[in-house]
Amino acid sequence: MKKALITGITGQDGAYLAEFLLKKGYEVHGVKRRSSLLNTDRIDHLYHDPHESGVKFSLHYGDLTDSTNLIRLIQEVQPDEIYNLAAQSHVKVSFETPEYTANADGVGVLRILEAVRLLDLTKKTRIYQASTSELYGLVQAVPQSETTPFYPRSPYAVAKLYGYWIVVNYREAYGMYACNGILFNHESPVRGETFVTRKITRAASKIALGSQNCLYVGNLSAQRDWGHAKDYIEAMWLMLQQERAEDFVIATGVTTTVRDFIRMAFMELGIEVEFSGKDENERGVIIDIDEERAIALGLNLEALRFGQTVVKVDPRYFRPTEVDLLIGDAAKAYNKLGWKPKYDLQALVTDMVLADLQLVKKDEYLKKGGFNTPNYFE
Ligand code: NDP
Ligand code: GDR
Repeated sequence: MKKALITGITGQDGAYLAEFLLKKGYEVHGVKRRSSLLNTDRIDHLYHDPHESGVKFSLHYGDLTDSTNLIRLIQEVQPDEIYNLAAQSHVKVSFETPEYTANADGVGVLRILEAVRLLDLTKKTRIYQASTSELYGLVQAVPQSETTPFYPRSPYAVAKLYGYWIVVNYREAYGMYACNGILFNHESPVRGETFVTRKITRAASKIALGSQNCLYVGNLSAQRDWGHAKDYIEAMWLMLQQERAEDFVIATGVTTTVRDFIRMAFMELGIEVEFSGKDENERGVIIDIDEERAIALGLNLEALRFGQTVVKVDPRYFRPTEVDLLIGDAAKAYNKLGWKPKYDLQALVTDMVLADLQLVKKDEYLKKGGFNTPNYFE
C-alpha cells in the first residue's frame, strides 16, 4: 500500500486529492494547522475514529513555516509521495501579508525538499509542488506553456517562483523525483468563498433567493482559464507516476472574463444580466428573467425585477498589480500524461451555482424555522 502525505489537506485541492488517493487504495496522511475553530469541513466525510481498525486516513498538526515539525512528520510517515499543496493561496491577501506568504509559499517548499534530503529519502519519496499560472503574470506570450517566460506580479507569485525554481534545482542537484504542476485556476463547489468564482456563485444564489441585493467585485475584465478541481487533482497524481520527474502545465485552453463568468452564473438561474458603464462605474443590471426556470429552481421571484442593479464595482478589490490574461497550453500533459479535462466552463458553472443554491436555501430554511445561531455574548 502506497503512503501519501498531503500538506494543505483542509483546502480545496487537498480534500479532492485525499478522496481520490483513498479510492486508489493509498494510506493518506494530511498536515493541518492548528486553529481555534475546527477547519476540517471539506474532509470530515473522509475521517474515521482512529481507534477503529484499518483506518487509512490520518491527520497531523503541522505548518510549512516549521521545519522541525516537517522533518519529524516525514520521518514518521516515510511517504512514497508528498503533495505540497499548503500555501497562503490568495493573491490579493499576499499584498497585505507579503513576508508570511514568502515564508510559507516560498521557503516552505525548501523545507520539504530539505527534509526529504536530510532523511535520506530522495530515492523513495516523490514530491509534487503546487506551482501556478500566476508565475506568468505580466503577459509575455499566449497561450502560456512550460516554455513561456515568467513575470510574477504579486508577493504570492514571487514566492511561488522561488518554490518553482528550488524544486527544479533539487531535482537537478540531488536527482530527486520532484516536479512542478503549473496549474491554471481551478474551482469547485468547495472553492474558498473569497476567490472570485465562488464569490460570484454564492452571491448570484443569494440574490436569486432575495437574501442579498448586490454583488461587489473588482476588475471585471480580467481573463482566466478556469477548470474544475476534480480534473486537476488527477493530473497531480499522474505527474508522480511517470518514469522521470518533469514539470507540466495543466489548463483547459479556454479563457473567459470575470464579467462573462458573472453572466453565466446568473444565466444558470434563469436571470439575464447586461453590463453597461466603464471602469469603476460599470454595473450589471437584470434585463430578463426566465420565469419557468426561476420557479423550477424555487427562486424568490418577488425579490427580482427588471432593471435591478445586481453587480457593482468596488475599487477595494483592485490589486496593486494585476494579471490581465491567462490561457494555458496543456499539450504536453495531453501527450505525455494522457490527461484531459472532463469539465468545460459551463459544466463547472452549473456545478458551482446549483451547489451554492442548495446551501443558501438550507440557511434560509433554518432561519425561517427559527434555528438562528444563538448570540453567546448577550
Ligand atoms: P486553499 O487556499 O483552498 O488551501 C490552502 C491550504 O493550505 C489549506 O489547507 C490551508 O490551511 C493550508 N495552509 C496555508 N498556510 C499554511 C501553512 N503555513 N502551513 C500549513 N498549511 C497551510 O488552496 P487550493 O486548494 O485552491 O490550492 C492548493 C495549492 O495549489 C496552493 O498551494 C495554491 O497556491 C496552489 N494553486 C491553486 C490553484 C487554484 O486555482 N486553486 C491554481 C494553482 C496553484 P487552512 O485550511 O488552515 O487555511
Ligand atoms: P487568482 O484568483 O488571483 O487568479 O488566483 P481570484 O479568484 O482571486 O481572482 C481572479 C481574477 O478575478 C479578479 N477579481 C476578483 N477577485 C477576487 N478574489 N474578488 C473579487 O471581488 C474580484 N473581482 C475581480 C481578480 O482581480 C483576478 O484578476 C487563484 C488562486 O487560487 C491562486 O492560489 C492560484 O495560484 C491562481 O488562481 C492560479
